[in-house]
Parts: sequence; structure tokens; C-alpha cells
Amino acid sequence: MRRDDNGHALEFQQRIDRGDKIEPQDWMPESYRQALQRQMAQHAHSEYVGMLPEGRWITRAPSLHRKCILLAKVQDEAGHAQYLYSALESLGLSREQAYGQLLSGQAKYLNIFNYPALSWADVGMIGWLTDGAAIVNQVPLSRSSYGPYARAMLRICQEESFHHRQGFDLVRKLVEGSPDQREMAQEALNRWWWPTVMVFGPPDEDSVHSQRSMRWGIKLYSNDTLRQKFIDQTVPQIHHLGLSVPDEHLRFNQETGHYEIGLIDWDEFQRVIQGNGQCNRDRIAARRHAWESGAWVREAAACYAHKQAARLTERQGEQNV
Ligand code: FAQ
Repeated sequence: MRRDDNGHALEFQQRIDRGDKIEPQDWMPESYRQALQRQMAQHAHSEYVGMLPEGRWITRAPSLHRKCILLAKVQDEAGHAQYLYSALESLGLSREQAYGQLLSGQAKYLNIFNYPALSWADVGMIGWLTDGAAIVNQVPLSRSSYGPYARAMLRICQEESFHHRQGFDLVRKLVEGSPDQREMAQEALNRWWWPTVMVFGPPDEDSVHSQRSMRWGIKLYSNDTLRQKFIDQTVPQIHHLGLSVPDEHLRFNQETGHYEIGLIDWDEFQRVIQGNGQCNRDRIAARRHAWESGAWVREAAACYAHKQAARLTERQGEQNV
């Protein structure tokens, strides 16, 4: 770092500590830019890949009403990816580069989207648990230090909150239904509970990026803090529905006022995020197919933009004569 940069870096940290927002045109340390790019790209890819597990249920939704809700939800996730890819462009990472990182496996996306949605109850679990976890994680991110990221989060969280409610409502309908439907809900909960608890990332002592990201206000709370918050708010909801948490070690600690859970299988988490989960290959293949079959749209849009720019230059030339 040059001497000038040291001065800049100090001033930059002071701005963050004061709660100022950093905007795209502002000076920022290269390592801040890269840390943001990594987290925001992972976030954008999660929204984009996250459409796939539920998406396959759109044609099989049990009623028109449920189909409309699911269609709207999946479209919302596509919109979230759009906001985040745009916010990433403001950091100098183009869409082509971002997709390239996703398709080559260089960039990660959330572990949870590498599990299959096997029954209709899974659609409810994804909305209730995964979107529930996303809200716990993302509401604080709406106070993140990078302006475009924080502003994108405001809108995203409002929509995620609708997703969370529709997931809860779907599961509630099932548990109020026939014994088979209730069993379907419990079976789905058994499969989704642990992967959702893992969504918050590795335990604090193994989290590589947390300390620096928190110092820079890129994330506001540690992985374990948010995981605990999610558990404390979700376990009572599970009990309210008459379902049980698939964890024989779960207990409520009267002294701390928090739930304690059994051991998380971090080997499974590592396997999944390294690309060896049940659906990793299918997810990336689906996204590669979408990228390749959309090539003609990108070419047409670029050609149109080029023609528009040429027309504008021509008109300006005529006015100057
Ligand atoms: N999955 O040092 P840390 C949604 C990686 S989408 C996969 O603790 P950090 C929409 C991490 O990247 C919601 N990988 O990392 C939807 C790093 O690897 P790297 C998306 C994970 O960044 C809902 C390594 O492990 N939200 O809801 C995971 O400080 C329903 C070490 O980890 C966000 O992305 C994981 N779960 O903390 C759609 C929130 N956790 O990069 C459809 C923004 C960690 O060095 C249906 N992101 N890793 O190779 C964050 O808050 C943070 O990035 C964390 C991870 C908390 C995810």
C-alpha cells in the first residue's frame, strides 16, 4: 500500500465506523471491493440458482391459486438476482464475468439449493425455512456499508417476507389436512431442517471472512449469532404447527433463554459447498443451458443498443451542422 493509500484507508474506515454509506464513485480499498464482490456475487447466484428447486413445481402446483403464488415467488427471486447483478456492475464486475465465475465453479452459492424438492411440502419448507433464514440474514444487510447493496436489500427483504408467509401458510394447510398430508410436512421438515441451519455458514471460529467483513460493515453479525436468532424464532413456530424438530438433542436453556441444538454435520456442508451435493451438477448444468440458449437474446440486445447509439451520434452530427 502506498503512503497516500494508508491515509485513504484510515479515512475510509472512519467513514464506515460513522455509518456513512460507500457509493460506487467513492474511493475504496481494493480488498474491500473484492470482499464485497465475493459476497454479493454469492448472494446473486443464490437468488438465481435458488429458482430451480421450487421452479420445477410450478407445473404441478395443486391449485391455480397456489400456482399463481409460486409463479410470483419464483419471478421475485429472478428480480432479486437482477438487482444484485446490477449492484455488482457498480463494483466493476460485469454480468458476463459474474456468470463465468458461477459456471466455472469459482463462485459459490448457498448450500441449500443443492438439495432436491421432492414433494409439494418441500415448496412450503423452502418458503418458510429458507426464506425465513434469508430474512434473518438479510435484514441486517440493509444497513450494510455499501449503498447499492443496502438499498437492494430493502426491497428484497420486503418480498422475502411475503415468501416466508406463503411458505408457512402452505405448511399450515398441510398439517391441518389429512394424516398423509401432515406426514408429508414432517418428512419434508426432517430433510430441510439441517441444511437450513447450515445456511448461516461455518461456525464463527472457522469463518474465514467474518472478522474483516464485519469491520467493514459488509456483514453486521457473525454466522453463529444469526443462526441462533433463526433457531430461537423458528422452533416455536414448528411446535405451534404440531411438528417436531428432527433433533433429539434440542433443548431450551432457561438460563440463557436460547434453544440449544445437536451437532451440525459440517462434513456434509463442506461436501455440498465444494460441489459434491445431491444436485450441484444439475444446478450448474441448468444454468449453463440457460446462458447458452440465451446467447441470441444478448446478441440482439447488443446489436439494438449499437444501432441506437449510431443513430444518436448521427442526429447530434446533423444538429451541429
Ligand atoms: N453456502 O468465511 P465464511 C435467497 C462459504 S438467497 C455456500 O463464513 P462469509 C433466495 C463462503 O462463501 C439468500 N457457501 O463466509 C431464495 C466461504 O467460501 P469462499 C442468499 C457458504 O461470506 C430463497 C466459506 O464458506 N443470501 O434467500 C455458505 O463471511 C428461497 C467460508 O465462510 C446470501 O448470500 C453457504 N451457506 O459468510 C431463493 C446472504 N456459508 O467464498 C429461492 C449474503 C459460507 O471463501 C428460495 N451472504 N459459505 O470460497 C452472507 O451473509 C455471507 O456470505 C454468509 C457466509 C453468511 C453466507
